[in-house]
Amino acid sequence: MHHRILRLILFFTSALFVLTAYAESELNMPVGGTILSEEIYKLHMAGFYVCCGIGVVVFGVLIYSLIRFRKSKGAQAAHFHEHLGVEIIWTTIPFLILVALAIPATIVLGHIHNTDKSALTLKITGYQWKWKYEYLDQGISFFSVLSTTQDQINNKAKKSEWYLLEVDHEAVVPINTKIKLLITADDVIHSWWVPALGVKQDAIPGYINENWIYVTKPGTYRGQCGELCGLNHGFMPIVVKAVPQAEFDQWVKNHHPGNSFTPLQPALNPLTGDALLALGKAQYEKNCVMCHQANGAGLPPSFPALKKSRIVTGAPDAAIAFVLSGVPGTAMQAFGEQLDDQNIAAIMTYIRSAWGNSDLVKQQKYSTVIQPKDVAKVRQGSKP
Ligand code: HEC
Ligand SMILES: [Cu+2]
Repeated sequence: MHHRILRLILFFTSALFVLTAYAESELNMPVGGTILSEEIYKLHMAGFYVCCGIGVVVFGVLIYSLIRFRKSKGAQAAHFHEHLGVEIIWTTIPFLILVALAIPATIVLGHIHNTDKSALTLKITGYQWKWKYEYLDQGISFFSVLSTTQDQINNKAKKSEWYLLEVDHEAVVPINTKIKLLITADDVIHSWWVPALGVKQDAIPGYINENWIYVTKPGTYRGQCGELCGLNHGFMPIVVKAVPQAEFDQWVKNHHPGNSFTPLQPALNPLTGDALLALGKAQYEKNCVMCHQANGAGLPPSFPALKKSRIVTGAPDAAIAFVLSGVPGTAMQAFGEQLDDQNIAAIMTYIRSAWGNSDLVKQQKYSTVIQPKDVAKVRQGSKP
């Protein structure tokens, strides 16, 4: 009989080895690259091993009993009720296990909420469907928008390596520095989720949630919005690049304070109509297409059509002013904060020309072409 028990024990120990191998594999939770992500990983593994241990004991006894006391061997069931000793044991043991798991979990939770002594503050705002990063101490601020092209999304071009996980401007952070994250949203609830940084924090309009990262391994960390936030929820990825302090300092130096990647200083050089159209199409696909669609038909009733729109095809200044300031309280954002004069001029030229709109514009004796200086003029005029 004893060799059977031995075999059983052997079986379960080897099962445990398989599980350990699993822990190292890609199927498991990533260790990540921050102090917190490592703590969370260790907590997860501790819970995992406790579960394995319980599994081995429970299934060991179960399978052993099934074999040892099988009917063909003439086993007779015992008849007894309410054994106080057994009840106390099977209440106490799970209770102790739960307490043993709750203590480290509470400690880690405390660490997650402790944003004290951070050397840098990064404010992150979720928008439909992009992220805004503001380095409060450095005065740097920019939007980070999906950079995968529409052609790739529509299967007209080969998909890139980081398809749907790439952005135009990644958030750059220094390694070995405690960075406080202030996470909020502008419209609906989003969630800033980067598994390898150990952060999944809801971004809620009107609230600021705090979290922090201390990246130990340099590299590029990718994530996504973790809260269903509407049509293009899957198209607002997160890319964080962790670099040594010196490289970060250089990056800061290269960016003017303010809206760093979309300078608000007007780019006044006139462009040819063709150049404006080409740039406008690209910028439209990056900034407007998810709501107003490639064919300009929009998705009524949520997103109005720009094709034959009276605003788009009407007086240039009013059309520009509309796009600069958006419609507060709707998904139509104030693009004046996000795009410079040249890009707005290009987009305006494109939407006034495309989808047959140029006919409507010309009927009213307006020009389809909008130059950066026209945008600059409206921007100046709209300043209080
Ligand atoms: C997140 C969705 C979204 C994006 C992105 C977006 N819009 Fe809109 N847009 C809207 C909504 C919603 C409205 C309707 C607002 C209202 O009046 O209630 C609107 C209205 C408009 C109108 C007025 C149309 C009409 O005839 O009523 C114009 C013009 C316009 N958008 C241009 C743009 C341009 C240009 C871009 C890109 C730079 C853009 N929008 C990006 C959601 C969006
Ligand atoms: Cu979102």
